[in-house]
Amino acid sequence: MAKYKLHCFCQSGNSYKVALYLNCAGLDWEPVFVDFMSGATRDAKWREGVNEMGEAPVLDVDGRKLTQSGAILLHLAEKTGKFAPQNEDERFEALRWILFDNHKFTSYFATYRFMLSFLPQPADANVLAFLKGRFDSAAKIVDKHLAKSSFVVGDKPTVADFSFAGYMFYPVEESGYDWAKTYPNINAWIERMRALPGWKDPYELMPGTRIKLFR
Ligand SMILES: N[C@@H](CCC(=O)N[C@@H](CS)C(=O)NCC(=O)O)C(=O)O
Repeated sequence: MAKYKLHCFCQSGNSYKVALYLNCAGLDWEPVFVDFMSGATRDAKWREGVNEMGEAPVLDVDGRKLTQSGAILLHLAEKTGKFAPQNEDERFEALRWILFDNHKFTSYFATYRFMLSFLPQPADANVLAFLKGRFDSAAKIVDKHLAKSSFVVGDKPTVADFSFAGYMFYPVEESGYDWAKTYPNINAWIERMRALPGWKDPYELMPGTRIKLFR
C-alpha cells in the first residue's frame, strides 16, 4: 500500500496540484477515486470521515487526512525537501503566491471552466463574464510576474508552481483559453512545468471518466 493516498478525480485541478507534485517528486502515492460528479463530497458520511470542508483533494498520510492543496503542498515540501522553498524569504514568497493562486487565479478559473463546460444547462452570461473578468485580472498579474523569473519563486520550481499549475493543462475546449495566444509568459512557464520529470496530463494521472462537454 502506498504511503500517500490522494482522494481525487480527473476533472479536479485542485487535486492535480497535489497529484502532479507527488509524481514529479517521485513519492510513493496512489489515487483514491472521489465520485464528485455523483455528489460524493456532499454526502454527510464522506464529510465526517474524509473532509469536513466537503472538498477534494484530501491526502491520506498513514491514516491522517490532510486537506487544502496549498497547505498540503507546503507540508510535503517541508517533510520531503522536494520543491521546497530554500530560505525564509522564499517560504514567505511561496505562501504569498499560493494564497493569491487559491483566491484569485485558480478559484475564478476553475469556477468559470466548470460553469462553461460541465453544467447540464447554459450558465448565466453575466456570471460567466464576471468570473472571466476576475480571472483575467489575476492572470495579467501572474503573466507580468513570470516575465521576471522562470518560476513563481525565482528560477527553480517550488510548491508554488504546482499550485498555479492546477488547471493549466486541461484541454483548450474546456475553458476556451489558448495560453500561447493570451498569456505568453504563463505559456512559457507551462512548457517549463511540462518538461519536469514525472509530468503527466491530469486525465492520465487521476481516476474518473471524461465528461462530455456541455458546449
Ligand atoms: N482551496 C481548496 C479548494 C478545493 C476545491 O474547491 N475543490 C473542489 C474540486 S476541484 C471541490 O471539492 N469543490 C466542492 C465544493 O465547492 O462544494 C484547495 O486548494 O484544496
